[in-house]
Amino acid sequence: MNGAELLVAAFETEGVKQIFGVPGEENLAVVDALRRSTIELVVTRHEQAAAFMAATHGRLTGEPGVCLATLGPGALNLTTGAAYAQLGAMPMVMLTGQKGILSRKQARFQVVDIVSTMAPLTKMAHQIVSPATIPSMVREAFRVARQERPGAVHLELPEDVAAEPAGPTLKPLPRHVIAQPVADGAALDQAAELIRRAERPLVMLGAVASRPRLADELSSFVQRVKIPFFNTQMGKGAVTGGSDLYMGTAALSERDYVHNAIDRADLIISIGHDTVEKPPFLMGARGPKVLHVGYLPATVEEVFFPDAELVGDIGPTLTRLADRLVDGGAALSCAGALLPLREQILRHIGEGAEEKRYPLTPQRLVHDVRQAMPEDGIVCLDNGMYKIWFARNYRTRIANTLLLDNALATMGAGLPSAMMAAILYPTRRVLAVCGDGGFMMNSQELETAKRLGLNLVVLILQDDAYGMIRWKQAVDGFDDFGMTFGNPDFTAYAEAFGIRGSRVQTADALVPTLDAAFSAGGVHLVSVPVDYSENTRVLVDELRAAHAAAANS
Ligand SMILES: Cc1ncc(C[n+]2csc(CCOP(=O)(O)OP(=O)(O)O)c2C)c(N)n1
Ligand SMILES: [Mg+2]
Repeated sequence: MNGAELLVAAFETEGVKQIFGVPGEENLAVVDALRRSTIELVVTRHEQAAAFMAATHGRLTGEPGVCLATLGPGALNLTTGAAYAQLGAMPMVMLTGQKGILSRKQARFQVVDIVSTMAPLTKMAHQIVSPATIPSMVREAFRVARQERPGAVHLELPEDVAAEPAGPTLKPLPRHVIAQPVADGAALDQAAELIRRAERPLVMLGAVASRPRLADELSSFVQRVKIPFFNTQMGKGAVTGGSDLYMGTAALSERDYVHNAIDRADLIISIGHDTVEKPPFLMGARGPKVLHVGYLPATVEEVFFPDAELVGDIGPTLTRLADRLVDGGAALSCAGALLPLREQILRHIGEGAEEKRYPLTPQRLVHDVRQAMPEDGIVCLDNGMYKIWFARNYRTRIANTLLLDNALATMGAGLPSAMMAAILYPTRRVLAVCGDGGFMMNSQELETAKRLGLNLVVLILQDDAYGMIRWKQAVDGFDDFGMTFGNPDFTAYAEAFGIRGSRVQTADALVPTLDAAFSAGGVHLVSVPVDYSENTRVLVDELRAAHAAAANS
């Protein structure tokens, strides 16, 4: 057994089923070890996509996804994916090659200090210098990637270490289950008291609430205490079936209709907020008190500085909190104080959902996508203007059915993240929603998706522009300049990849086109022209007017 084989055996022990990446000659011993292993090597057409896929594996399963690249240029192509996993708290392990460390037969050719490059983008970045350390380094890499707060880890395996014989006593270290501590009784009593004293409590579900293992206990907490909730963009869908308590999504930091409830609350029970997200509301001296519930203490920011904290394994902590609040049948008297605002908020958000205009408005697009997606269907967003509309208007009833990135908020992750979802859930409908800008950043992966035989529909919203930045330009009073571009004929583009392509030609055609694409199976590209004039009308003018009216009333 050599170093590479020992490393691959250790990956097998960690439960790795697939590795995504683009190998180089420095990885060839690893590739050969993979050939003889239970792990599938999935080559992508760019390392960035491999990292987005591996990160999404971590996000959806809680188990680190693994990606692979060569030294120098390949490893550098992983950096955006590293930041995506790191900011998004998605467990991921990156493995890169390197020239041998004991001799330098190629001098400095392609040599970049990748460990230093990765250090600020990861929780841990290490070079492996001897097979003897491989079992512990791999175990440590997976432990660190997975542990709260999860994130990216980097291991560099130089080619001479990969080829070096590993002694017969070296074996992968087994995993074991670690029980997490739960918040202690005194802290739970205090938190319960704070909630009982509140007159207008509101629950906020943040990004951490979407951890896959949390769905049941979180949903049960909300159902039991019956305090209405809103969520951050990445906290969307964390509560199953809690729709009668859903007050909206804070897609903007202030002034949206959901802020009518936030501004009136006297206590926000913030479950799993990660301040890496664009602020869901701006804490100020006169606003509501905030109780932070998290695996870890809250990070303190100018706009987020909780008054009290409940720190521990979130699921059991919430169960014990609910036991204190509602056990014995005495419901919380003020739990529903803000519920009367719900109908009005949701009515405003729902406006324009059936607009007949062509090109389609964002509200209609979101509405129609929801029509085409079953409850367990997964929508994966790239980054662009439509993200705000989906975050705000799309209703989810099952955890992790709207995947969006409100952390690094990078363009280009929509298609790869949807590909990973389609691999993990082959029987569910999976839709990537991309702008014409973001889609073209990783569109080469259509080939990978086709090769893997995935069932996946990609919806491209076409405005021939970097629409989001164009909107900001207008909102901030800049001239409309420099944000437009041309596009390929997307139907022909799809056909060149050997997949089906179609274009939505009327406002009523989106739902049947998506339906037909899903029914046909395989990879399908659907382009739809979008009318973004609603961005300023609704998200700026209308909200400003509503806010001013509310302030004067
Ligand atoms: C990699 C990357 N580059 C630039 C940005 C800045 N940015 C955010 S949204 C956006 C425009 C996106 O355009 P498109 O994908 O066409 O979506 P649209 O807003 O037009 O719907 C840009 C350039 C980013 N978030 N990520
Ligand atoms: Mg665009």
